[in-house]
Amino acid sequence: MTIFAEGKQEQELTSDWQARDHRHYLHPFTDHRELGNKGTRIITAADGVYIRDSGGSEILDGMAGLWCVNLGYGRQELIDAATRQMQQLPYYNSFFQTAHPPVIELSTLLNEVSPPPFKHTFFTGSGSEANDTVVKLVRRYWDLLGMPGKRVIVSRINAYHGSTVAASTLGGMSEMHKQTGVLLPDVEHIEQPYQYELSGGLSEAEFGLQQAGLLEQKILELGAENVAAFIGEPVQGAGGVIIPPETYWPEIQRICRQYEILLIADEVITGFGRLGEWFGSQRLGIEADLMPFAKGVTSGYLPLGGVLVADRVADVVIARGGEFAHGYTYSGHPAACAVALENIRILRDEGIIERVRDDTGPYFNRRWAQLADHPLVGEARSIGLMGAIEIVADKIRKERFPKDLGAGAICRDFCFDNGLVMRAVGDSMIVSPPLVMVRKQFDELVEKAWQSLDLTAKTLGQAL
Ligand code: PXG
Repeated sequence: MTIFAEGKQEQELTSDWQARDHRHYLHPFTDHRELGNKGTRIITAADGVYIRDSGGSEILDGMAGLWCVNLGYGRQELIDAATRQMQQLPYYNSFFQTAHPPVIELSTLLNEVSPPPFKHTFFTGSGSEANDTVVKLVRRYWDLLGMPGKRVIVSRINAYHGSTVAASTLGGMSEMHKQTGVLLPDVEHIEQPYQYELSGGLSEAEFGLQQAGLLEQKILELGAENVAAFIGEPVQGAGGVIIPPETYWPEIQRICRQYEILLIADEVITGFGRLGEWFGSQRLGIEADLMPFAKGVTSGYLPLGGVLVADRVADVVIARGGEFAHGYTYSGHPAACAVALENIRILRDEGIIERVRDDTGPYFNRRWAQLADHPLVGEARSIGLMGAIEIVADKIRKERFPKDLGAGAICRDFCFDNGLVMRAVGDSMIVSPPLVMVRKQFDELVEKAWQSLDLTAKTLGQAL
């Protein structure tokens, strides 16, 4: 896999790449001064569940890229599908009463793998655009039903729904709200079902009902005639893998039905197998009206997103609504659709999602739970192939380290140096491995995480 450039080895090029990266490239969600001092890690190649950096280190990718490389790296079938489609028809739009075979085939296949009410898909280039689309679909739906007053979308603190203005408004990240300035009106946030931080001694079941009840309180406060929809990730991802108690989603569902509010399950991370079902909603018993997706639909090989639209909404907006004034140049991009088709076929024909459900998922859950025995770990939780551990100074009292020590960032850096990608959200460490990871690689993941925690404990011990 060694790649040479201009006859020089990657290692020799690293400092030049880092210098030019610093001079010219604006990274997403990055403090550039800090990065400039440290130097960017340059990733040059990947195969299976490993990435490789320009220093020649092989690193186990515990994050599947950014929650997306579900099939792992180097699947020739996906590369061939993109190549064939680019040769045949690299681009065409579907704005003016046209379409092309890949987008039609993909819409059909998505209907086959999703729950029965989802027969239509609107395509976008990303998850953020999918959530912008959701806002417009929701508003259009209630307008067409003669209830334009139903405008408010209720979301959750610490949710992540993307980075465009609409999607960052829907999300519940306070730093993003501050920097965005003018936010979309008519979006409200309720507290999240984060048991480790917020349960205050309630049982898991009680806490789930209590947090879902916050939606009912919000609806009563605003008046149901003003509330259009509730949006939530089945399991919050970027917020720190927040797994809701089992009582949470059924109660949310009941409330949405009772007050006639659309339910949006943001499946951008949980779609396409991450929880051992095609969609996280199926694992958690959610019957949503809209399901935005992205990431795993192409295993990240090409950018593609979209919204699965249930009949309840499609019958109004598409069948009765005239023109829906919304669309993107890359809605249903042929090459991205061709990759998605092949990706979904492989997930289905190789039984990868069933394997996550019946074998690798439970194995990962057992191994991951063992991290709770580490002195630094307050909780180790996981569901399907999503996991989090809470780094704490005192396990019994659930006491955190002082924020400025950056315990999570220290651990993340040790992981990288130890050959493992594990992401830090504050002092929560999270993973979301490729769905093709095998038992021996989960063992490696957990062993490397443990070693990195040991080193983190040592460093923090010295710092305290
Ligand atoms: N919804 C959810 C649930 C997501 O996780 C988006 C929407 C937006 O998708 P796009 O394709 O527009 O990025 C996401 C994206 C992180 C991280 O730090 C997570 C995401 C994106 C970037 C960083 O964990 N999720």
